[in-house]
Amino acid sequence: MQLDEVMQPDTALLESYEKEGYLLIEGLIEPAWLERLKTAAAEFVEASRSLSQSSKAIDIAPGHTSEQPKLRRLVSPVDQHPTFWEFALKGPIAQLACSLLGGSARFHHSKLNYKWSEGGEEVKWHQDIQFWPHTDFSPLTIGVYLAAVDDEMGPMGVVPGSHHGRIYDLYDSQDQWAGAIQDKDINRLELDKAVWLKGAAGSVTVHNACMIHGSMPNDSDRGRPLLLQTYSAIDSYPISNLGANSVLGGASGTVIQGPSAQRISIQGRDLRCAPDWSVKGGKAPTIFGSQQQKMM
Ligand SMILES: O=C(O)CCC(=O)C(=O)O
Repeated sequence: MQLDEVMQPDTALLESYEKEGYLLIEGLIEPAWLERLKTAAAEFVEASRSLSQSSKAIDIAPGHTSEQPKLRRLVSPVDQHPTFWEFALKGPIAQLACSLLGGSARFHHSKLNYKWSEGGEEVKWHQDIQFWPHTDFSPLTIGVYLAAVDDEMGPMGVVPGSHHGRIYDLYDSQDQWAGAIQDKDINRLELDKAVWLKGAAGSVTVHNACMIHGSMPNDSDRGRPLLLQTYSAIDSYPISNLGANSVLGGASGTVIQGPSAQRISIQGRDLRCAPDWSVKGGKAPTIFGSQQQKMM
């Protein structure tokens, strides 16, 4: 599929995303963008050589050394490098997010999962929405494979249609946050229907925040870097003090295309909210100030 077709998606693509909860668009990202992203990703591999433990930005894997780096994740790439910022907020996938979310979108966060060669760790089956709840279920994550991915490399797996199903408790039997669907629930999942998303470098994955997904370890001799960006509909908001929502980077909340309009829908009732005073200097006017301003 070509970029133009995705940017102005036909009903079939939107219907497929709505019904199945995921998309795989092979080879979507053009080579020039891919090279820029790979160069930026490599800078953090170099930077990791001086680390003996994970830093705020770079999560290193057990066995990491300066001679043989092993990275798990770059946290919030948009805040670490201008190329990632431009890609997520102005690049082709920002446009794709808008196309899938009704013409505009709100950026939430990004991450780069390196899934290193020879043992890059599995990601257990989970849904994303519990990690960063929103006021609706529109959030979706767009992944870009920075290298070609095959079955041996731990491609991301999704269970088609599961986004319409149950939202699972991701706490363990001791009531500790585990971030994964627990063994007692695993047999409820239709894992025999899982689809493994793989393809050439530059292939793009999309999955809804309620989609059951995960990936196997990477036992191959090739790394599987997957750059992930999350967006929601423009009238969907992260709920503070739940999960990662209160510890997001500076770009979180950025509106891609179009005015925010301060609209939200809660329990089927639409409301237009006051401006976000935090972006207006952090001082909310009193009701007197707002109501009397024309007279001052
Ligand atoms: O890297 C993967 O295979 C899956 C990523 C994922 O689901 C996550 O980081 O939440």
